[in-house]
Amino acid sequence: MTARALRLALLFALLPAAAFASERLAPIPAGRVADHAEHLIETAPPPESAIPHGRLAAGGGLEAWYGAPTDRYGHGVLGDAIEAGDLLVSDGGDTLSHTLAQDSVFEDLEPRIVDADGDGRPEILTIKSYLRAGATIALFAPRDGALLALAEAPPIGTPNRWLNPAGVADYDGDGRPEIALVETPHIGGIIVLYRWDGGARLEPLLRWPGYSTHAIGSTVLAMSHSHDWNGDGVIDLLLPRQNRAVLAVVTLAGGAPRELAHAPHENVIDTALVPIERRDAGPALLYGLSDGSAWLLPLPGGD
Ligand SMILES: [Ca+2]
Ligand SMILES: [Ca+2]
Ligand SMILES: [Ca+2]
Repeated sequence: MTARALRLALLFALLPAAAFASERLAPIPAGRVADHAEHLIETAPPPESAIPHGRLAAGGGLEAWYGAPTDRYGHGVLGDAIEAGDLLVSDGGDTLSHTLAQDSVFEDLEPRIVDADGDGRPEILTIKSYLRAGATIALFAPRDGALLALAEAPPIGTPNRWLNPAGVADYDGDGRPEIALVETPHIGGIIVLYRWDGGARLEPLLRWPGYSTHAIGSTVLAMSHSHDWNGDGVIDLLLPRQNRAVLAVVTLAGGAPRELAHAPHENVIDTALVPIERRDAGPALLYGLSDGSAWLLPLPGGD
């Protein structure tokens, strides 16, 4: 082996370890998932027009949900093979709707009410899947009495490939918000950051492999949490690694992803990551594993 080949071999041998050289955490056992069901299961009743398993989102003076159930996309990774044809948004008065063309569906259960450009006005972040090209994210907003399609990223490019948004925050520390998601969480999940500059196209800023925020067939989508873990003023992402048996804290500050900390488990995470405020003990993240156990991870500092 030449010196150069040896150096390369060493580099590749060291890379995975270097990528995960993070502080090992010990979450606190918190009993059984059933004891915490009210925290771990979202219970807001959806409107009658909502799709099966659909949930109501509320925030920014808006309510949003999915309607017009359809089976025209035969993927079925979110509890059943029924997806949505309509996005509905109410500001307490009128209910506005956006109906997709027959070439796509909302492959999603609960729209996210966000401020994607930081201008103080809410947008609605959705998962839109093209029958022939797979999933992407799409932004909508109520403007002048209509529900407008504002922006969209290019779809993954292959049918039956899905993605799961993780949050909207300033993840790289440049003062502007980004949309974070995990692309193809079932087959090799990749964190992707997108920026919306006000145009019709969402542009990817960076990609970082090794994570998963969804189990095939599950209706749990909120398997991630945004929090400034290390107190550097830049929001970090808490989410499972690809095998879902390790909860990781990832910083994307400066556009240079790395893990800050990780919490290994003997079973896979299969609930939402639910932030809770503990009496006299500060904030923590509550989540459950496939064996029914519940765990608390104390969150440093405030949020
Ligand atoms: Ca906005
Ligand atoms: Ca930013
Ligand atoms: Ca941070």
